[in-house]
Amino acid sequence: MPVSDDDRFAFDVQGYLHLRGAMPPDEVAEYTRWMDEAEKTDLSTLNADNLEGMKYHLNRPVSRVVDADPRFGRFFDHPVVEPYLAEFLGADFRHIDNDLYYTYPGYAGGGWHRGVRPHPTGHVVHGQFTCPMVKVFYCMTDVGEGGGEFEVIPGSHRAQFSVDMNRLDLLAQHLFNDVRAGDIIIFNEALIHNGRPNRSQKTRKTMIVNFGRNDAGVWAGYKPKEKTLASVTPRQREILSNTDRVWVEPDLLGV
Ligand SMILES: O=C(O)CCC(=O)C(=O)O
Repeated sequence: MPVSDDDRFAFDVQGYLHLRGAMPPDEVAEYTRWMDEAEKTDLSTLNADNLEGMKYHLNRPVSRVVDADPRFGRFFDHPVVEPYLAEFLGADFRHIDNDLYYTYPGYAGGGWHRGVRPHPTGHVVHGQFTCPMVKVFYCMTDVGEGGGEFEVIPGSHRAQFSVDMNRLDLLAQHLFNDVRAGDIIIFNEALIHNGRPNRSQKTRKTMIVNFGRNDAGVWAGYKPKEKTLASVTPRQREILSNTDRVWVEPDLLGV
């Protein structure tokens, strides 16, 4: 399905899309089986090739999860997501990092942050998106209020002023507190965003993949293993085949 004018408009003005019901229940059930297996990964064995890189990993519960199980390559060219990535990053987009990411009961919350600088046009130049970094959340559990929900400041990818980010609540925030398993959230990493405290009894489970433009390097600690590259599909291999350097933010401010 091509990206609709409505989606293009919404991603431009908000900096995110919430695709509800994008993965049917049987698909989520299959991924949940993969996740249950991945949770048991021995992290020191997985990272024996790059123990130094482990210091960049959250491992909540598994970072570089595609190296633990190449079936997770599915999340790099998922048919629902790929057209959006092509629109926002260019058809020859690349992977930056990948994490199976859980927010456990009692989690204190993160801190507001962004992955790249805002851009005065919101990363649209001459009618084309030029986003340097776009993140995809494959939501594998329902998330309600107080469930460690994700939050963003819509429009902050073009913010002209700074804001004190040392607060849990910011005036213009949007909380993703009505998420159902199977939803997908796609956002411009220049949006100010955060994960809130989990006051519920339930773990919030998300598969997170971060993407960049063709010249994007991987985030430190996320260079895929040769064995992984040999195991995924040719298209996934292409997406996982970055330039050799680690991630450096491109200077798009002059664009
Ligand atoms: O979903 C969350 O709890 C926060 C994730 C996040 O901030 C990120 O992936 O950059």
